[in-house]
Amino acid sequence: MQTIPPTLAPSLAAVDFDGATGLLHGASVVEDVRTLGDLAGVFEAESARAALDPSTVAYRVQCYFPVADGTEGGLFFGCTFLEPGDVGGEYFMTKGHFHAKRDTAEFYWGIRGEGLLLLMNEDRTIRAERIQPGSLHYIPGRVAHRMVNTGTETLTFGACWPSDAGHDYATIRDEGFSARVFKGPDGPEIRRRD
Ligand code: PAN
Ligand code: ZN
Repeated sequence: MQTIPPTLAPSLAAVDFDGATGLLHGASVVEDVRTLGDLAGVFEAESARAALDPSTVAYRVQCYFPVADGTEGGLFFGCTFLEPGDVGGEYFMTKGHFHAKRDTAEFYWGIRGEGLLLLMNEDRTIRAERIQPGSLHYIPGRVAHRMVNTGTETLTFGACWPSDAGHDYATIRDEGFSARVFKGPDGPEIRRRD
């Protein structure tokens, strides 16, 4: 009988789910860092952001791109590490985006920490889902997505999206989300910004 010896994935060795760090290990992992200096115009209190140390890390994204950007039918994989903190009471969050190819969907899932996933349709109707370790979030096509860290530890979440999705950051930069999340006396408050 012929047998087939299994091998480890050749280019991405492991994701640390055991230690629950979500860290990607492997030669082909690419890392992007977003500091407060990179997030001009993202928070409502822009003057408060500008007064903070621009080198403060807001989040890091580790990605594994097994195929070239734009490849139809492929998938990308990433883990985001969003730090706790706030700018003028507004929690640290990702820039947020629509996919450039509007109809492409994405999965997010919680690994560590807690937060809110803002999901906004093209008509600016918005909803929020709680993210926590083990929660799974299906983001349909045509829905802008932004993660907000409402907790006190790093919010770590995984993501998987089509390799031809691309990112449209300009729409959110110009029009923003129709709600923002602030620290309130009794916890996070999602305030409308229509
Ligand atoms: C994620 C995001 C990541 C960082 O991988 O790109 O969490 O958020 P921003 O891209 O909004 O800064 C994803 O949604 N990819 O499509
Ligand atoms: Zn996305």
